[in-house]
Amino acid sequence: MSVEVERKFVCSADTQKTLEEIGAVCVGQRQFHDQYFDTPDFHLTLRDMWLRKRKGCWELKCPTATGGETEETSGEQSKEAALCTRYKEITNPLEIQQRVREAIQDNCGEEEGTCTLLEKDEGQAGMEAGCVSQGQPVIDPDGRKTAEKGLSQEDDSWLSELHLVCFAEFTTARCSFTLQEEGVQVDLDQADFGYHVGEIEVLVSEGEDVQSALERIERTARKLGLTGDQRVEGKMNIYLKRYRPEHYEKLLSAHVL
Ligand code: V4E
Repeated sequence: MSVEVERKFVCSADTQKTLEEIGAVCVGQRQFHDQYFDTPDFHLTLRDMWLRKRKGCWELKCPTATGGETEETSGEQSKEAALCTRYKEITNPLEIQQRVREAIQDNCGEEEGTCTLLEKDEGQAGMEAGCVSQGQPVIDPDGRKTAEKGLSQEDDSWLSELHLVCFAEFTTARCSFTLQEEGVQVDLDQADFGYHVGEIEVLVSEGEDVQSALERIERTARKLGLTGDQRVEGKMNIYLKRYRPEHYEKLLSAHVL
């Protein structure tokens, strides 16, 4: 599993030129459509969990466990750490389903009497959702063994079982650069609802040195002449503010955004 360390920044008309001047190399342009899912009462996003489908693949971003990193254990966060986000990126469909299921069921415990998801036997629910524990064969209700079930990107029946609905979808045109000397990627994103944002990002393996990633991001930001000392809003912040104000307010109140 990898951890994405990322700093967003405000793009200007000159950003692309500056990237080339500092030696960043354009590694491609692409377009993708994202669909984000949550329960109608925001069980996942209130836990800062972001479930999406991009190019037919499921992806889940979850908060990293805290406490293991230098700036946190020393009691003060560096400026760069405050400007960056860190999320675990999970792409294994079985693990995604398991984590989503756990998060939703965990929530059920807190709101006693309001939840219907736990009324089902967990194993039975898992079978209906096409969910398999790692290495465990699944038996369909009609008795067929379907070891692959749950691995399929196409079988989305688990969404309705967990009451997951799409709350945001948009298309992004992305131009990606790498700055090899720092080992960072810089993405310039243009969302189809009219928002432009840049991201400096480093992927590290779980347990790897996040501090080094933060330093490389900070050096890149300096090379790009970025001066802001506030976190820059991502595409989702702007999308929710504009099109899902109730959801946005809930996440603001819960200090997720
Ligand atoms: C983690 C998160 C969201 C999921 C989307 O993440 P993001 O990196 O913004 O999107 P994108 O398209 O650049 O994904 P990539 O291609 O890099 O994988 S939506 C909101 N969050 C939380 C969040 C936050 N609280 N603050 C900031 C500045 N960004 C994200």
